Amino acid sequence: MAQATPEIKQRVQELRQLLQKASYAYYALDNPIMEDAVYDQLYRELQELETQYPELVTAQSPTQRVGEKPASNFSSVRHNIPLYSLENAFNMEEFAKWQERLLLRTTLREGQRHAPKIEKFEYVCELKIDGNALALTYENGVLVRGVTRGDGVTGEEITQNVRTIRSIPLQLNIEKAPAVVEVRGEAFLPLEVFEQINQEREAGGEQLFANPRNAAAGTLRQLDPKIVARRRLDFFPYTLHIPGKNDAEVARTQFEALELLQSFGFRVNPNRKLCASLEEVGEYYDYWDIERRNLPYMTDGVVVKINSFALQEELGFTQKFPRWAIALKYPAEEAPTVVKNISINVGRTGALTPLAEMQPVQLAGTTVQRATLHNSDRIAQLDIRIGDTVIVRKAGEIIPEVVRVLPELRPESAQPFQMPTHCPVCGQPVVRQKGEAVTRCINASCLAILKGALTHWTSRNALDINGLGEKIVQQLVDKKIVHSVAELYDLTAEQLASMERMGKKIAEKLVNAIAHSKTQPWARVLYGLGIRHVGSTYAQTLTQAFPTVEQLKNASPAKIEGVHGIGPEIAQSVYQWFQVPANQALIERLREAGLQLAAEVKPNNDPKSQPFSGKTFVITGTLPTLKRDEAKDLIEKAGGKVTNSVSAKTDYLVVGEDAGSKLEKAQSLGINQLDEAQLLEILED
Ligand code: 1X8
Repeated sequence: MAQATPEIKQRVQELRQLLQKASYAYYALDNPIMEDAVYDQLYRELQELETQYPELVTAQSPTQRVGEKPASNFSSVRHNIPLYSLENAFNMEEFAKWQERLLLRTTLREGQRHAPKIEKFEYVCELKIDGNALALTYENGVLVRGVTRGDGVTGEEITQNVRTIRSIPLQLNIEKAPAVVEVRGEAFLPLEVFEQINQEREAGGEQLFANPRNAAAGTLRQLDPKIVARRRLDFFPYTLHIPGKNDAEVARTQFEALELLQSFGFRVNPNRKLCASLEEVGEYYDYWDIERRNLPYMTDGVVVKINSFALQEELGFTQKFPRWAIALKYPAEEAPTVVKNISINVGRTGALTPLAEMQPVQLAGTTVQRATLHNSDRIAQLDIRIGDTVIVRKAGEIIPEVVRVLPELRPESAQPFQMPTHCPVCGQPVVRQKGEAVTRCINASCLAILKGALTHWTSRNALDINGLGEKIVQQLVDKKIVHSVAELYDLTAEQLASMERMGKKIAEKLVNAIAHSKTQPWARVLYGLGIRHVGSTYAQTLTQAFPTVEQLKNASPAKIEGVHGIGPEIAQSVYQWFQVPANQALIERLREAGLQLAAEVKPNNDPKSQPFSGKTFVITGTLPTLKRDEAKDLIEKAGGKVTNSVSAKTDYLVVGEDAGSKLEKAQSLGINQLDEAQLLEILED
């Protein structure tokens, strides 16, 4: 193996520093200093060098966030300092009482007769993040341990997973880092990611996560760090502790500590505020009660802390809580109602989902009358019966769920609920596989599965056939007109016009809409097939890697799993789907119908025919007419690569006005120069 030269070692160092700086600017300062594409390019360069010279790899390298090996289990770790929970207040009156108690306590402090009497406190208000608390340990500035809260005294060591969280620095941004630094904060799933995960789970016929907190907890306890990395957890820190130092030696106040955390490379929640009085706390609380609906993550209240560390120390802790902080919570969006019935929905994967049909109730501004009961385990756990009074909860965008039953209000006649043994749609026996919570109908010709498959096929992210909704699908299936998605393409306007509430005009429009769906790209067709685990994002990824259906059909599970971002579960599922003869026949019928089973070939994508293929460019200075992004775009479209810094590998420097050190360096390396006019000339040729 080749030995790394000093130049290579230096480049590796340089790349790491650049990437770390870019990450810091992006996550901690929310002020990116380079475009994503540039970051990716530098990242790949580093990755390539590290592959070539494995001896240069260090654990702190930005490429080393995702470990290779899944853990077999997690070990328990005792926290040096317990993770306390917080006392709760649910309104400003309760908060005022808490403040009153604290004021009394500080006024009566013993042996401190000369201490000045405190009349009011200075507070820091922070948002309470509805996630999972983590304790992080840095030794000599390097992240060595991440532990869950657990019961507050002992938690689980999940360092491998914590390392995948991009907003957690692997190395602190401190010149001379203390021997040990402990940081605590909240790991959470952004709402967008949560929804995406649930969509994927729905596509896979898996049980949905009830809320982002559960999804984050489940993700943190995933044994395979690759899965964790895909889930894009995020983190906000809120406590800084440096053992051996008084908190007051590190920073005088909580507000300063948050700023210090920011300077260390963390992204601290920007919505913090110093409040000089109870009234100001009240304003913050009211403001965020409304505004929190626009945040990309879930909050369930405000954490109010006494700002001064000296005062915090004086107040100390009770058995359970710090005395100097309180969670000022927003009322949960919960309400009681009565379960009138429990019905079963059979989805397109055959999964039987029990639903509670309830007396309509107002929750978070909407009327709720159905809530998912997920599966039979959940029903058994809740011990929910028809006639029960239950508490339902709707949090933000999330599907309503039954939180608990009020057994004291149970009518005597209420019977425990039993999952049916036969599919309520086709009457065939259902199965529940060992280790699975889901009960399924496995009859491939079950009409519920066919209806589900058709509705999925026509849905917006799939073939997007406008006007072909559930009601019409129902009729088409019940009247035995359509037996598979391919048969939609044989429908005539006359057939459709015979449906209930369907005129001739609408029928013709619908036939056109169905025909138009033949132009939808291959990725949408793949998603529309409804293969388990293949949501629309994965369908995109797969069709990029396998531009034709033949390539995907003939790919081994290993080949599919080799695609960046695709895990073994998806790979198996895709592979197995294409092994089924009925599915192969379906593909042939779709081909005959004229659907797109290959990605459109872009003109001139043969790299060798492009003028700049294999050439590396650097742009410097201000170009007379082109913006830098535009120039970059043009070069890339012509097959070239644009990097940020001049090196011996650079083929051309594109020079504009006020070019600086890059021009000097290029001159010293004898690199070709182009001005904008020359660049455009070559491109026109
Ligand atoms: C829990 C939380 C705290 C903060 C935010 N979110 C939480 N879930 C914060 O201080 N900004 S503090 C805390 C605790 O001490 N248990």
